[in-house]
Amino acid sequence: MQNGALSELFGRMADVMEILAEDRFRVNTYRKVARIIADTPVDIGELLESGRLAEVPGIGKSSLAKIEQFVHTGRIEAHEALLRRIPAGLLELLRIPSMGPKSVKAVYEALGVTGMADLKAALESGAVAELPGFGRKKTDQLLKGIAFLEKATGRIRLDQAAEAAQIVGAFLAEIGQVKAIVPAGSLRRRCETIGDVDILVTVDEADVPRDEGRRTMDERRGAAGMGTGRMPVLRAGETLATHKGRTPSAQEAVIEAFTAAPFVDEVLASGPTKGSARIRTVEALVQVDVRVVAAGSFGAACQYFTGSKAHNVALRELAVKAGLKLNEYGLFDGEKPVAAAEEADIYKALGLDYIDPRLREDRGEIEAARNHTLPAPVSLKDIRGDLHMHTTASDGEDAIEEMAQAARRLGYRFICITDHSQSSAIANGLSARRLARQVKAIRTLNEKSRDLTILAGVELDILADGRLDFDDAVLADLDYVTASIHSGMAGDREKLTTRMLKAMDSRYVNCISHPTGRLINERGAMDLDMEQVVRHAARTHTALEVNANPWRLDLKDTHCRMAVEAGAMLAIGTDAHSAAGLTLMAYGVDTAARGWATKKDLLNGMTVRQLQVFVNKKR
Ligand code: DGT
Ligand code: CA
Ligand code: CA
Ligand code: ZN
Repeated sequence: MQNGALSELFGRMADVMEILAEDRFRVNTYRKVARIIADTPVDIGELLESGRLAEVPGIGKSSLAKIEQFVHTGRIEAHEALLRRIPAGLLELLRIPSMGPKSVKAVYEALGVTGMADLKAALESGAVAELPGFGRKKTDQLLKGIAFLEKATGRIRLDQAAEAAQIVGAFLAEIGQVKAIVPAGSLRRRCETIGDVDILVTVDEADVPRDEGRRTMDERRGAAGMGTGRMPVLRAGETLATHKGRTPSAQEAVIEAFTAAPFVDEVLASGPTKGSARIRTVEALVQVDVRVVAAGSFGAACQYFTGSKAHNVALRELAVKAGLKLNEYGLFDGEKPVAAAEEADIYKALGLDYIDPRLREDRGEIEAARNHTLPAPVSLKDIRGDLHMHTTASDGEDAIEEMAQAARRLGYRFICITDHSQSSAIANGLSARRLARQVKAIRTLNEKSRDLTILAGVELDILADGRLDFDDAVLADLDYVTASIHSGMAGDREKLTTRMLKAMDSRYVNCISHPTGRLINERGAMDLDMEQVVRHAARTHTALEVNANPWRLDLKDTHCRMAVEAGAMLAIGTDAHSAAGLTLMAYGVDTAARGWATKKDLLNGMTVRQLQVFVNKKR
């Protein structure tokens, strides 16, 4: 489903037009189209191909053309044209709670505010409070909102980074000489947030100058004038090569094409082998570094630019102790390369088992690699099922059978339907009666389902005092129960921890979902005593969820590690609210792997029988 992204684009266009004080009627049309798309339960692409979209009231000819363009190219030209008409910083202001397009327009026109820093200064000087429609109360609110956004560090979510890498990767793949394209950095390590996206590219060997492999990054930095302030700042389309008036090498041609690409918002730096640019995705501005490296030292470059910095420092020390030298061109014994083309060879030559990128955080992985005690980190193929998902019965978009069909396509052996319980009124939680009806429907479907077992479960609210939202009699009919705290998350540590432990004491609670309740860049984690939580989970045979939604990733990697070490089981759940949402599984798998979890630490790695044994142990 691309409805969400498309709806957001139309909303964004309306925002920009409103800031530009365009015709009200057109602004409203765009908003309406955004709403229609968001509310459409079927994929817009499918509607379009079947010709039915043209019949939807409220979608006129010009909107239809834009939707068609989006479905075919992933972009809307009119959107990009609109973005060019206002300073990029203005859109960022819309992220501040209670800052709508009208307010943005007002501060832009009256005070010349073009970005966050400007606005903050104007708020602090009192200039904004003087504007009509603002006043003290609103300006205080805005300052608070900005303070929150500042705490959000400017790092983006993993899925946003993955989208940026996908856009740039697809573009680079179209360039003739490009051979390999590999994301490195924190994206390859699958960190929960990403500062910038690093992409490594190799080009056809024939075009690479011979001496490249000999110089270190620092020497090259010096040669290019990088970091010394002598680097010319180039605009999109302008390149070092044209600057010097000679034909660009294959390497330069790649950087040139990248920095001139249509999705580039601003070129931050550009040299013969590296380009750095801020690119536009549907949701965010993302910094992307593209580096062209020689195929002969590709492995070393992958190793170096994957990081983490701390891992690299530890690895380099190990090399030095062995009388070797490690840099982004290879592992060297004096001048003689020991390993360079293959990343795995570098680890091997240092006497280490290969270290999965997701473990490269200097958290003991190097020692474990030397002692051959590294875990075999869980991978997507170990996953036999998904244990957290919603249907149209509560706040999901698809019916049980559609979720089951999607699960079959993923090759799963089981899924558990876990709609909300009665107290989650805003999520249309199920009463005991509606749940009983759903269980019956699931049993009927399951009878007819050969390859996939459909389990009946619930996402059960943990009430304020730690009591549960349903009586034991209701829960006893279910195959699996995952319990969540959805309210009162600001409580103090002792109270919240007790509340959670008490829920685990129920013999019907098999898992605690999104245990800390955080939303990345939006809401902090609950204050829990995690030591106690993981110990109690192990003791009571209650699993802890690794919520795979990239907004959550909850438990996070380090908490997964604590849980695994305490002997608690983990359960990855996508918390899918549509059939497409089931594909978020990989984010959960990567997070669990970063927490050193193996297949045997996960309920998802079990057979249905084993899962039933786990559930029954508690009952
Ligand atoms: P990020 O972008 O903040 O999410 O995190 P990374 O890990 O992607 O960091 P980034 O983009 O600054 O650099 C990419 C990789 O390059 C980093 O993980 C390791 C390597 N690297 C960068 N600078 C240094 C350095 O000064 N020393 C070493 N040993 N490695 C570095
Ligand atoms: Ca990075
Ligand atoms: Ca970087
Ligand atoms: Zn849920």
